[in-house]
Amino acid sequence: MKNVQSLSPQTFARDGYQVVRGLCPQPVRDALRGMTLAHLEPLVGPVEYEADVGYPGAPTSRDEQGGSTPRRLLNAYSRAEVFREWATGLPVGDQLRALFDRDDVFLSQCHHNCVMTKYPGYSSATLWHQDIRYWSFDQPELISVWLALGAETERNGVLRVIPGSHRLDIDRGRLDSALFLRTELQENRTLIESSEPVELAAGDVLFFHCRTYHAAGMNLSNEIKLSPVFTYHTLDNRPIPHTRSAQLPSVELHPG
Ligand SMILES: O=C(O)CCC(=O)C(=O)O
Repeated sequence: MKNVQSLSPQTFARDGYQVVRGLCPQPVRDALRGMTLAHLEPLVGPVEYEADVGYPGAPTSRDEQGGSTPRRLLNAYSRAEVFREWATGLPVGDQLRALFDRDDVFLSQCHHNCVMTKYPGYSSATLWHQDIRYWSFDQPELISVWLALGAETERNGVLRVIPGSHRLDIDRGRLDSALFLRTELQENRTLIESSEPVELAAGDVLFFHCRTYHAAGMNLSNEIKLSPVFTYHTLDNRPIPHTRSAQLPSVELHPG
């Protein structure tokens, strides 16, 4: 069994991401995986389909072959106790309290709060972006927690990150209409060359800042890649009223 490491707030502040190896024990992983598969077959909504996102490689409509491929099982928190326990339990909560250096940590039900379901065959690539681009909070200071239920490698669409990019101010002109980095610009290409893959084994957990630029490839393996992802903020960083970020109440994590 791998040793669980603790996060270093200093490294996280510098890089905008960090991985804790083996944070999710096998019985919890098995339960999360079993519940996810039970919600995929038969499919339990709400679901985002690959055809909805329009990303490179996605089927262009739900009527086309592969058009019913799910990309995300949404509202994971309200789906089952096993998701709630993982998302608000001590393994994740303790790491977040250390990173935020505060005890009042809340889970947002409005962002991520999903299981990423990258299927072989019809999955799409995600271009370079910051998650905060469509989120509305007092400050751009949220942390997402990405759990690998199986190995995540170059072959099955590993997430790549640009270390330190959460500290950059990128001019609007370097982003396209959907706020992805414009890859035709040399300045952006140089930045992307500094990216790193975040290879994960089952049970490893990636913590990443909402301003960290990241991207992911298609799943070219023969197996589905399943990754529950939840996002957190502190009490002094509230969603702006009447925005999508305020549509559902945040959930407080309780220190043990
Ligand atoms: O697995 C992927 O394609 C990446 C998804 C992602 O970056 C996101 O939803 O923000």
